[in-house]
Amino acid sequence: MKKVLVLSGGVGGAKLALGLYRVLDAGNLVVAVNTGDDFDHLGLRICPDLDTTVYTLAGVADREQGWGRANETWRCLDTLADLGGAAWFRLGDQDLALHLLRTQALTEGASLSRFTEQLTQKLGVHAEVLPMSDQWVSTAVQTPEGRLWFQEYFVKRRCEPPVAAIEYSGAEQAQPNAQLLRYLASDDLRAIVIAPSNPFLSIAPLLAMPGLRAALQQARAPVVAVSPLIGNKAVKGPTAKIMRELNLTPSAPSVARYYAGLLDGFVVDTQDAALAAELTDDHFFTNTLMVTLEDRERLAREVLAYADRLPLRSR
Ligand code: FO1
Repeated sequence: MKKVLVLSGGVGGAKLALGLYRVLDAGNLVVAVNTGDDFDHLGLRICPDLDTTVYTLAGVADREQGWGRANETWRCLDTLADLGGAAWFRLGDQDLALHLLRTQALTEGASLSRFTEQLTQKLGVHAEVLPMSDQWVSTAVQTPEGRLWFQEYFVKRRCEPPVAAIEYSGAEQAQPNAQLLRYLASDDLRAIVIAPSNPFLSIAPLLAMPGLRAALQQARAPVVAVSPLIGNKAVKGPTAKIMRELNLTPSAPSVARYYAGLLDGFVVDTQDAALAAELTDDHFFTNTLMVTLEDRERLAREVLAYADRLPLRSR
């Protein structure tokens, strides 16, 4: 059976990835994950979107906040704060174990891909989770306060400073994940799904790697994106706010235009049906809000059925 490749960021993308994971046969899901949010903090390498994806697929994620682990304790962070350490980025006790191990592995020369593969195996995840690259790509945001690295903007400053521009430092030179490029060049993919993650912060770092954008354009499988906006609002996070700040209308058609030249199909929420005339590419309306596990599975089935109806591309 062919595999389904998902391009994803963190919390929002992981919801759809989980739906696909549950409706596909074991081993048929590949998730290529944004690493532009990764950073070094307290001497540890933190990879939030990768960890959110792996924890979600393993069933150990905190359901409420979407990131970190369920039943977490915060003794280390509380002690760190008492001692005057930087506690603005909340690292739980269980989560810290992963950051310690990954930092050690990377320091000893392992690649992020290899470490992530071992992690998924240890957590019993029967899907491939691929960091978009083993090289550094760092998302930074230009604001009136100056240039902020992603987590400074997102967590420390709670996405408050207006965004003038977004940079994907290192993306031009970064080599995309080799296994991801192999999949894109093969006949082994049934569909390529761009998850309803923030297009500018979570998907753009992947597309900013020239090799990955070209490989996507040349792939045979249909590329389908799921709009992250419902009724011109993001379910969670700053997508609509950032679009306004970048002088874009926050709407599904604007997202489709941002992905111009990449999409064969676009999945849009039924609440946005009135915008159909503005959608030039093939599109499909359905309920895209994922609250329950059943929502995730239903949307996953519908996205797959829609992608299966689209023709294979001849390129
Ligand atoms: N998000 C927050 O809003 N506050 C936090 O303190 C925080 C800590 C954190 C720790 C580990 C991890 O894997 C993710 C964490 N996140 C936190 C989420 C993360 O900053 C963002 O959701 C993603 O980078 C955006 O996709």
